[in-house]
Amino acid sequence: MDYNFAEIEPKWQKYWEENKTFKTEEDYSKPKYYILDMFPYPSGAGLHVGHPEGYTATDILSRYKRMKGFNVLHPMGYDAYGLPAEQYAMQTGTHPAITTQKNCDNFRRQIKAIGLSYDWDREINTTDPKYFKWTQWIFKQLYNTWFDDELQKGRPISELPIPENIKTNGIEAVKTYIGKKRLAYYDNAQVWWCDSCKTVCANEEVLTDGAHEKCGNQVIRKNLKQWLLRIPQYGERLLQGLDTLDWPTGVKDMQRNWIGKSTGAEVDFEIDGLNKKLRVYTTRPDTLFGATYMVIAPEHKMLDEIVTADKKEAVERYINAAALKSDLDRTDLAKEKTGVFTGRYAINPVNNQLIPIWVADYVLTGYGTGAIMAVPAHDTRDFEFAKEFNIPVICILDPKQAENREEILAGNACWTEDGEYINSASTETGLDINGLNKTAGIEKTVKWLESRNIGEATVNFRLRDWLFSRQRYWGEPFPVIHWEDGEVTLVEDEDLPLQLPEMEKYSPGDSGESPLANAHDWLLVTDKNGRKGRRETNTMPQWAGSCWYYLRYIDPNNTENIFDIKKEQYWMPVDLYVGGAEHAVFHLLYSRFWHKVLFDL
Ligand code: ANZ
Repeated sequence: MDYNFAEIEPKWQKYWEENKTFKTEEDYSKPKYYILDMFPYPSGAGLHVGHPEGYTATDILSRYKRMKGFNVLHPMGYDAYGLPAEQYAMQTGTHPAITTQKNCDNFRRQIKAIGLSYDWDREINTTDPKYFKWTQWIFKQLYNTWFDDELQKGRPISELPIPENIKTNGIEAVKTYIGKKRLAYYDNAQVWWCDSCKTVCANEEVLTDGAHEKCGNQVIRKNLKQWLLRIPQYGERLLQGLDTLDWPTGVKDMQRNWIGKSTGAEVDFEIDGLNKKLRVYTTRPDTLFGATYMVIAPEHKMLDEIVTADKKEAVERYINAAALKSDLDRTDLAKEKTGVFTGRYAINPVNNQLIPIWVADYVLTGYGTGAIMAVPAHDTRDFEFAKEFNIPVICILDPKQAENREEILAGNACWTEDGEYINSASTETGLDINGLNKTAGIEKTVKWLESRNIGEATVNFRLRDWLFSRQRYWGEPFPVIHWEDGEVTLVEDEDLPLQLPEMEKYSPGDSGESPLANAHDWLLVTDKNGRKGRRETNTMPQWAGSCWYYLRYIDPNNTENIFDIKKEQYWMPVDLYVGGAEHAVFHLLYSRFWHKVLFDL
């Protein structure tokens, strides 16, 4: 049968447009169906074939559900912050908003030409001030929320109980304490830095040999003040919530792995001759008797104090070399282990023996306490390291069934499975776990540590604090002012949205600050008492706007509130969400996190 596309399609597309055929009804008596697509980044190249692939599937279902009498919410929008528009602005001086607008118009034209049945009255755009006003507002909520571990719930910071001993130390101590509890905080964070481009690079912009993708210069690790979000505090909730989610198993598994719950203990080791303690995180406190050395990460805060004078130079050289490697590089099992002795010893609390403290990059700074006790007989990484540097290997688990039992007992092979404890008693300290198995050994050791106040059971998540700022122009400005006296305040709700300044040049500021550092009229503020302040020059990462957009579609033109709660209760949850699996652990985890915080509040 002939089908005259050129005639039929435009005719009906025009009809749909004029009659708003696919407009979502505001009739809340009908059953609802919310069908969401992952909204696109409006690139200059227009739609790619992957877009209509998913959008067609959801469109078929939307039309079907409408015909079945459902009230269908099927919206479209743009995740429109991003680097290309900014780079184009740097080259041509065209404001990113203009480039973005042009690209969005093109995307809309293309999507309409396919004939997809979206309700265009609900279109949203993350770069629209009417939209990002609420992204900024959510940031304010995150800043003003703390996570109550006991209730497993986010609560307003005004409800945070302040311990007496903090109160007695004065107002500054209280402020610091509160700052440590906020879900959003400002702190030094390690980032990749290109000294030739004077900019921070995302992980994806760093090639495997450590060169900056754009200029070929070697990038280094640098500490810069950044905004971070304490997503690990929601680790347990994010993990447990997966059980009841109707999502593909693969996606849920990816989130589980990414969250990476680990149960173990933190243990304090006295540092010989320093009158200080080094705290380690271990999943195997039962192997304390087999700890023959310790390792601290090259970035560990105590390293400076720990290193003895004669080792300073070697350690410094090592730290600089480690700064050039990525975490992946450092933890790659196949790679040769490297490290340097710090010259200092720690005292093993279970038998009072002195064990050397090494610095080595296979221990990462952002996980656990950034320091470990090493048990080469029962941990593969530690075993390799001990062999490399001739450190004793003491077997403390008898692998009764193992074929190479003799070798393991002699410390010539590593055994990572269960067994029966040997060499695990001390008359000096009174701890004895000989003869027990792993579960019983862990339990007894943790009790012993806790009763002596030298350790405690803890849970760790592999999930890290989320680095939530970029040194870019084309992102949501943080509603934050840094005052000359060190105070940090948030922009009042009635002054939101805080818009980006118009600029003539979009190149980065000195020392790698975002271009916003050059927008002096925008940047510098004075309060009514003459106190001077500077606006935050970082902007939010591209993930921010997509964390909550599904909530805005529900009530996209609400100027008073982020959305009407009655509408939210009718439309949520999203019934079907279709998009790429590459978003399994970023977008889908970040938005679950924000959603839980908003829900708690
Ligand atoms: C002693 C020990 C003995 C360990 C043993 C394991 C086996 P997961 O399961 O991933 O949580 N570790 C702790 N902090 C680290 C860090 N910042 N960087 C690198 N490694 C770190 O792993 C926890 C285990 O990884 C911890 O338990 C610690 O080594 C190491 F037979 O302590 B274990």
